[in-house]
Amino acid sequence: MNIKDAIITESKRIGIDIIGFTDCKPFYEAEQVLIQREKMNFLSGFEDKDIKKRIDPKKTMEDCKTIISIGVSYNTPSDKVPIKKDYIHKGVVSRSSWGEDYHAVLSRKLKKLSLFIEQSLNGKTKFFVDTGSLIDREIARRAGIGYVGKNCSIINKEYGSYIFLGEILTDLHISPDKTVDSLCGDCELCIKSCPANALEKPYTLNAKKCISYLTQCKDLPNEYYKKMGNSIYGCDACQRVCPKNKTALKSNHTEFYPMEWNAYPDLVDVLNMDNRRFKDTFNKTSGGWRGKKNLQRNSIIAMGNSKNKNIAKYIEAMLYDDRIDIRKTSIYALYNLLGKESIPMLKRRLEYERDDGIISIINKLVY
Ligand code: B12
Ligand code: SF4
Ligand code: SF4
Repeated sequence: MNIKDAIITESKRIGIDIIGFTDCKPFYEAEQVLIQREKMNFLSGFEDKDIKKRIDPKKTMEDCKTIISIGVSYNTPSDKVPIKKDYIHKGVVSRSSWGEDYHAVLSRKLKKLSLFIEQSLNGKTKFFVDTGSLIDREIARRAGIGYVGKNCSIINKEYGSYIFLGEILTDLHISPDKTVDSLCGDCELCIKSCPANALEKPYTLNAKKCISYLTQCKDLPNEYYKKMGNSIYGCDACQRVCPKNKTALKSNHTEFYPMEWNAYPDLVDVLNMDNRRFKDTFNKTSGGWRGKKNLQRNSIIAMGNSKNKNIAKYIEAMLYDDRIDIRKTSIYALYNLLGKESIPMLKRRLEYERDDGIISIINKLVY
């Protein structure tokens, strides 16, 4: 068996759904995309700032000859998604944050494959899952794992777009695979369905408007609150509508199957969560990286967007929270939910408030 076939066979044994190979020439096409996006201020800021490092694999591994790109499906079957019976108010977490953190799951698989390459094939390796400077989607595109959809996601013919990506750089020479053509055709469903109009045109995301970004953003201006609906982490709208996901194979990776608190959490539970419970739950998912406060802030925003006045009391309670950011979010969320009816609650808070910033926000809304 040649090296390539040996790696493919081993990857299947490890439970890697998709695998492709590309060379280590700099990604000049992607460089142009990144330069344009930076000029337009469309980048999220979560990416490595060094574009040259992002597009040149040799800056990550000098003697690299091949990049092995992998995809693992998280297209969890709907009957594996537990939903509570009684909700005070239901929130939504994107699929990419259901179950165990994908960085950990893919890293385990990549580590096994790297060890195989090192021990059985005598190759050097370095692996990444969203953890290096390189651009995972560009590597996947070049390795023929899938094509770039108009929603910017990599879409695989069999598994659709609910796939996580990772890669191994190696000094072994392996024949590269061909890229695959886009199958989007005339469809523009993702662009039409984006609640934030973040897909400014086909294949072009303004990350600063994307709800996925907003749910992860530390300093979130209140004018974005309404766009976020009831999402407390990530957003799946442009993938949910995609016809390619309707017929895609389902994931059998049980690590990505969510717990009851995970996919559609009760937002009042999230507000009441202490550090211990956060550590045992959300902190183990990919949505935990921004911390407990971030999820609680988003839960308050979602409750403010609910149009359900019966839950105003839970937001009102958060006006008395120790954390200034949480008090600030609660003011806007309460006002968003109740309008002028929130004024007596805000005035009551004013009697105890000591922070000048918060006092001035309440004063502006109330008087
Ligand atoms: C920063 C980041 C974000 C930011 C910005 C996303 C963005 N589109 O730029 C935010 C927070 C918004 C985000 C959201 C999401 N993300 Co994200 N994110 C990243 C990260 C860390 C860097 C992405 C980046 O460099 N963006 C800059 C843009 C310009 O690059 P790009 O979208 O990757 O596109 C490149 C190529 O595809 C190519 N290209 C782009 N357009 C076109 C068009 C054509 C015609 C061609 C030929 C090439 C081409 O050029 C680009 C530059 O090389 C990567 C991991 C990594 N290290 O690469 C994960 C990653 C892209 N995210 C991922 C996921 C799952 C998501 C979400 C689905 C999560 C969610 N449910 O909320 C959403 C999807 C939003 C969307 N519609 O794109 C997966 C994507 C898997 C896939 N199947 O595509 C990745 C690869 C993580 C992983 N290792 O699995 N993410
Ligand atoms: S993830 Fe949501 S907000 Fe971002 S582009 Fe897709 S639909 Fe729009
Ligand atoms: S919804 Fe349509 S246009 Fe958008 S990525 Fe899917 S197939 Fe392509």
